[in-house]
Amino acid sequence: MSPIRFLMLGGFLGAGKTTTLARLAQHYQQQGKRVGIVTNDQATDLVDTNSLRSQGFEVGEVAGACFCCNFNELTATVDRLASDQRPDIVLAEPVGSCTDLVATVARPLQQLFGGQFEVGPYGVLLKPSHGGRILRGDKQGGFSPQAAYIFRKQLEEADFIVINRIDQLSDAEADELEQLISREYPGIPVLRMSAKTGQGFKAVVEVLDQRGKFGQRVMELDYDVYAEGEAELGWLNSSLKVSAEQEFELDELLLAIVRNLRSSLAELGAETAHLKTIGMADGIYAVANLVSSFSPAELSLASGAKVKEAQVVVNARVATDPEVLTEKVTAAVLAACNARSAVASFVQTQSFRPGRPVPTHRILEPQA
Ligand SMILES: Nc1nc2c(ncn2[C@@H]2O[C@H](COP(=O)(O)OP(=O)(O)OP(=O)(O)O)[C@@H](O)[C@H]2O)c(=O)[nH]1
Ligand SMILES: [Mg+2]
Repeated sequence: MSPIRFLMLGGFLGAGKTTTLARLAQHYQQQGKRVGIVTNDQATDLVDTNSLRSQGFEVGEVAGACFCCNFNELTATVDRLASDQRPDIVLAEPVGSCTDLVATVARPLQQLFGGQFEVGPYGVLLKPSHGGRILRGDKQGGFSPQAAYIFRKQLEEADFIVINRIDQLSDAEADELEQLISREYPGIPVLRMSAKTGQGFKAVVEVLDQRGKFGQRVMELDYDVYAEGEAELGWLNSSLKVSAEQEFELDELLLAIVRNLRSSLAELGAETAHLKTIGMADGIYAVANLVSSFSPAELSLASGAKVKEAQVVVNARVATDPEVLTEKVTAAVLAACNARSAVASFVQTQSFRPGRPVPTHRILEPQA
């Protein structure tokens, strides 16, 4: 049996990983390949899993801890995906606040599971909004120096870096980002892409399809700083039901939740790493996002539908206290529902600061 090709795409929270994975899955399926996707989060109720499944993809999830700290669950999830039909390719999305993924995921798969997996190049997506600010040294891009440290380390271990969202950048802005990256990480190839429009996507696929030895970069990492950076973020996953007597526009409800939160978090001065919410009703799906305090709320998946009932999942990663985040998310949801004479019943809310990462494996030496 030939090994499963394992392609992992990293990058900071909201960088565009899920959007890119959906495009990659579609691309490989069109080539006749069987594709499985593995999502990952520190808690359950993932917007990404729901959104990728809504697009028809085969998705397994590792929920409750990151790939690195729950490595055995990653391989078990791939086994479950393979129990029906063995995938040719597994696309994996690690948590956007994780780093050291080459030592803790790519190398263990290469060196301990070499017969089962063929690990492709590790690409890291650069999020221009926070990325530009951090690389330029502007007040850490809204986050603490420890969170900025994670952002930098994510880039440092990449086999290649992709500047995403070029549809929103001028050539001069993209040139500047590329110079900043090349100055700090000389020798790492830099590509440009829009996961949204597909511009530059072909070149990314060409790099991902290269065969050879990857994950060769050896990186030092201070786990104390890493843990502090992760713990700066309030993490919240919430699931709820919304129902109303009269039909309401699902897209507008989600946008209202995100906009309400955007303004209450701005009042607190709490920087958003990524806020995402999905609404689901009988084969109908919509997703709204906010990727920074200085970006507008956006509808990344429009349903165009009016509904009386919807299941809603909110995932928020914001530099604030988790209790404050819970309070603000609850208020934002209730205000958006009240404005539509709809009732929200919360099913489950998990909110916390991520704990210290303790990887299952950590292999510092690349494969000979
Ligand atoms: N304009 C534009 N928007 C993009 C692009 N790529 C992603 N987005 C949007 O950015 C937001 C975040 O994208 P995701 O793909 O969910 O980002 P992610 O890296 O998976 O985020 P996490 O899983 O939270 O770490 C969504 O609203 C996307 O629609 C792009 O190339 N251009
Ligand atoms: Mg994602």
